[in-house]
Amino acid sequence: MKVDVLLGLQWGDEGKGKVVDVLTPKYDVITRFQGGPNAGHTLEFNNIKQVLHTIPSGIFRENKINIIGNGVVIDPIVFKKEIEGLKKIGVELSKNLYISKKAHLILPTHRILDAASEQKKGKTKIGSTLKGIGPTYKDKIGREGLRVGDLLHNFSNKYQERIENHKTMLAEFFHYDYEKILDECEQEWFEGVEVLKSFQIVDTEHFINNLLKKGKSVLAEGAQGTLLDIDFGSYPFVTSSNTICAGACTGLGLAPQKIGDVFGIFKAYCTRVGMGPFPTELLDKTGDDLRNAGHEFGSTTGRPRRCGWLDLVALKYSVMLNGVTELIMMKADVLDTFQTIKVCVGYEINGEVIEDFPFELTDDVKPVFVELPGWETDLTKIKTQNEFPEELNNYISFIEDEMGIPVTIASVGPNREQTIFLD
Ligand code: 2SA
Ligand code: MG
Repeated sequence: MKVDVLLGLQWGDEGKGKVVDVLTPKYDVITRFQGGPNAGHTLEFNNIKQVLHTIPSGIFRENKINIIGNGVVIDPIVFKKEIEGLKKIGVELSKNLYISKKAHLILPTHRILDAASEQKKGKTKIGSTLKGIGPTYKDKIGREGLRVGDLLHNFSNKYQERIENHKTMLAEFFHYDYEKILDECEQEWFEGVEVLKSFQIVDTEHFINNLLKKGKSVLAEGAQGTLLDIDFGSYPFVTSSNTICAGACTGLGLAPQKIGDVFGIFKAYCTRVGMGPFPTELLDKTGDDLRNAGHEFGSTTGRPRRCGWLDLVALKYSVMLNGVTELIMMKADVLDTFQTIKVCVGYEINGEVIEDFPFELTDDVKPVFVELPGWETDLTKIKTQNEFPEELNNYISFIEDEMGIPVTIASVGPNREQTIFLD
């Protein structure tokens, strides 16, 4: 058996949560392989909206095995809250959630370091989610991190040593007043650790490969998006993990040939939260219209998202990096009222048009658009592809031709039924 991977192809918030929800019934095992509480996958369960940050989306369905892989970073405080929230709505989860011993822990000081670093950067800040993601991965790569497996032996000594280092950094380098915040959250952090320890902490690389040998089907659920990848995204305005398909190999312990289908999710337009370049961004009324029609406000931080037209230069790059086999287009209905829809097919830099995503996206990069007629139809009531307006079929065909792969699902609204499978 192989592992299918589901990924965002833009700057996150493509609607991965909804697609995972539609796809999970087909799989025995659902996994997370990178990121941490900077993710927020919104799902509906028993008519209650639920946001998952660390826990894989299979948790809402009985008999699914859920794995948090080694590539994920875990904040015990957020984890505990998530578990409590799930218990409240009656999700039973002690037996079907497995956590990697090698997943790194977000310490209370990591979150403070995130805030201190952003403050120090001032105008050049990344616009991070302030969840401690950057500092935790920094310690991981710097070989100073603490892992979930460390909780099982002699933890307090290791913890104290790391915390002392962080305190020195906060005081001497950042001149950041951390004591009160640290006092307030340390106890909660240790309570979270106890909750974490009540789950099955295992070597998930063995576990997952054994499950594959036994013929179980596995879905790996990406967080954030390809353009936020630490290597290939718009550096330094990126997150600190590999969000691309290769991240599923390193973040779960999978050999590359174990990867099966790669589902690439994109919105029919583009959004971005946080700072950094965004060539097709609309700073005018059209941008506001997209934001309002699409309810583009962050699920983790509530921040208004920047909005713009679909960028096929960036999308093609994402398709290449991930080896996408099937495209899934989200939120087509948000474009329902537009008379014309623009799509970026090239970047003009100093008079020259390029189609390959460049090293840097500076202000000199001007998007080259083609205009396609809008459908001016309410898509939200549509149940089958037969009912698609011609203009929507043309929009989809245009994207397929440019990308060289099929769009297999189009979403026309937030509900599960508003997910149309295409021939
Ligand atoms: P960080 O906190 O260090 O990862 O922030 C670095 C940059 O990455 C951006 N970032 C995100 N952008 C959009 N969506 C994110 N998470 C989604 C959510 C979940 C998803 O709904 O919250 O799509 O998986 C996310 N996480 C990080 C952030 O804005 C900074 O620009
Ligand atoms: Mg989201």
